[in-house]
Amino acid sequence: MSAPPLPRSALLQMFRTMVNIRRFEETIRDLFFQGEIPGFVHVSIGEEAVPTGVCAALDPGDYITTTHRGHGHMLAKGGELKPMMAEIYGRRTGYCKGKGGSMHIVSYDLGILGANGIVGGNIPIATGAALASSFRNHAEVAVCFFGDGASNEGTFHESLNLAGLWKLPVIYVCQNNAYAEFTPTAESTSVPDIAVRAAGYGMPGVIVDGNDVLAVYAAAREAVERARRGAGATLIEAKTYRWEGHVVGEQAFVGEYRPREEVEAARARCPIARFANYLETAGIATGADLDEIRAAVQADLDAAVAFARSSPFPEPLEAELDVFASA
Ligand SMILES: Cc1ncc(C[n+]2csc(CCOP(=O)(O)OP(=O)(O)O)c2C)c(N)n1
Repeated sequence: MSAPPLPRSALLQMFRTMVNIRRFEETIRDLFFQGEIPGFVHVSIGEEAVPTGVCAALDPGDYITTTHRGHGHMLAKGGELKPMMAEIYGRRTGYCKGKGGSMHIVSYDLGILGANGIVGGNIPIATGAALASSFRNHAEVAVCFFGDGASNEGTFHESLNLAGLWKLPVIYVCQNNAYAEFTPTAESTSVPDIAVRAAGYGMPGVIVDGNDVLAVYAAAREAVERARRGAGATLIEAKTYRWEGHVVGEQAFVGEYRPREEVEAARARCPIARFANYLETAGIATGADLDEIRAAVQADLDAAVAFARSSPFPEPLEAELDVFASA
């Protein structure tokens, strides 16, 4: 792992964020199978280093947009466990009053301009936020998280063209987890590395090990500095892997579409175990310190599940509220 230009407290916070994301998603996966969670749930277990490393390089006022697989990005940008969990349970105490569910969580206060179930739909939104920021001297940076599949959508190409042309303060983070639904990237994408597409739009394209949280942080940090000084956008491709299926519960309708050895090899590259090992061998934390963090996360998570379970559902008439904003 690369040397961190960060104090111990920030490194431990990164570890906590990664554990938070992992345990949050393992919990909702298990609760889904117990029939407690309505709708669809897409988890990003195994990909925790990407949101953690990127969001550690952002300021609270910066923006993010994310996808159907967005819990990790929300949590890394400061999302609280209770309203996150309540939203996924469809309860009124959730971030969107129970009307967004897992795939459509928004928190403007946290600069989270939305998760989005339309593949590629979040890319122009981040680009628009960056355009607005460019009128304010690039004060805020917008980050867009998306998958390798989304990089084949027209929205990706149109957005990168304008961001390149207008030097917008935006960072496109392609979280390449090797599959789009059930299709391997190599069978759907014209280039082996998404990052090379940046050249067509006049911006740097950076490939980073998406399982190395400090490498992700370093790449994001550089891109943020570039964006804030008005030098324009960056495309970061973080190579990682999703350990679980495309959607929780897919075993009921798809067969095995990934070689078992491939999944096992990815699990052996666990980004959290790797970071824990780094923290311990570098003398930054002891095993007991890390266990304490894991226990604190678990206690918060248990409280969040209890909160969600005991929160009310929205009333049917509330479906019509918050649809239009007043001018
Ligand atoms: C415009 C659009 N086309 C197709 C779909 C169906 N769909 C949902 S997720 C997905 C795959 C997305 O893959 P990728 O962008 O690589 O993200 P990942 O799921 O790997 O995180 C598809 C095709 C959709 N939601 N929206």
